[in-house]
Amino acid sequence: MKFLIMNGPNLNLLGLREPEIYGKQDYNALLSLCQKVCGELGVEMESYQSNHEGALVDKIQDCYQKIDGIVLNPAAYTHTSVAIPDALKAVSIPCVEVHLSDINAREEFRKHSFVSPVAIKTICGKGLAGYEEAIRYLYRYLTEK
Ligand code: CA2
Repeated sequence: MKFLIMNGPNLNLLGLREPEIYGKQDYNALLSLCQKVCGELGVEMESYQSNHEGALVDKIQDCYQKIDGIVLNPAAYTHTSVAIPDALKAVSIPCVEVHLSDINAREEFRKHSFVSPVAIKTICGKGLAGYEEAIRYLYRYLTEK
């Protein structure tokens, strides 16, 4: 089984500012945690981060018949992109949407996600632990179905 951990714009800069919203840990810590959890489950992991919507869409398309599940934090594209959920629907790969912060408790424009309707679950406001929960949820979803 193979999972893709996919992150959208600016998440590569995690830990550099706004620690009160996104936490103190950096992007490498995020990847290490995901690698540890996937390793425990015997799941192969790939990661991908991009600041470009089209690159994220291309990567989702590349997952077709190669990746079993996607953990996705679309970052700002959560609130603007139709192409990302369309690509997820097209490849039909189960996706868990993750947000470090609680997008429902912030500015109005963050409350709407275009990705949530195509995700099997949305986890927000749990910081890095949300990624661990997402991986475990995806694993259970794929092994218990
Ligand atoms: O809470 C989340 O995980 C978000 O997806 C993060 C996005 C934001 O646009 C979404 O509304 C919620 C922003 C990621 C910005 O990443 C930063 C990296 C370094 C320093 C500050 C922010």
